[in-house]
Amino acid sequence: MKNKILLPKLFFTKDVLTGQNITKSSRKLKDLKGIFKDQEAFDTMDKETLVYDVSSHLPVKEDTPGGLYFGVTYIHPGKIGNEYFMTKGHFHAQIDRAEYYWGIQGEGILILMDEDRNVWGEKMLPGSLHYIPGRIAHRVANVSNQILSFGACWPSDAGHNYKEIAENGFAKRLLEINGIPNLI
Ligand code: M6P
Ligand code: ZN
Repeated sequence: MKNKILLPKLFFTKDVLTGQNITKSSRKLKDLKGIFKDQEAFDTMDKETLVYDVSSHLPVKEDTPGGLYFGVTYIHPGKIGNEYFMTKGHFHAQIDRAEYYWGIQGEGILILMDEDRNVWGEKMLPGSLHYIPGRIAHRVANVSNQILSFGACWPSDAGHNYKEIAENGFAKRLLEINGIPNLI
């Protein structure tokens, strides 16, 4: 290793992450039961429909203090009734851990909720950068008719607390009303 200049191990070009140790995961409708409001519309859809994929670089073991994780999420366009395809959403298991999200392609809304269940949204566009402080739950909805891709960087000891959102959801939903996204 000494005095050697090594080739890069990873590339992040446009919205594609390639190189060593990339982990891929996907969430289909069958993985998102109970997240959307319109159960009837949900029931009529093919549960194998892909909602989003995540490519991540997780260079250290989960829960390692001081490390960082990097990911790109690709949310497909679509709706269940009038509710946009979106990520499950989570608080961090270590609730005070923060995260950066940034928009790469497509248009979305970053939906944020504090511990008192106040909810607000931020438009996500190519080039938009979003600092998500600790103690804030976060979820992204794709409001465009193309794939929405966004980057993320978070501490390796943040973890995901999905339970809170699975049980109580977000206090507001992002619904399309007269062709426009509304937080209701
Ligand atoms: C981003 C990061 C990941 C997260 C992913 C999907 O890439 O925040 O930690 O897993 O989005 O979001 P969720 O886990 O809420 O489905
Ligand atoms: Zn997070």
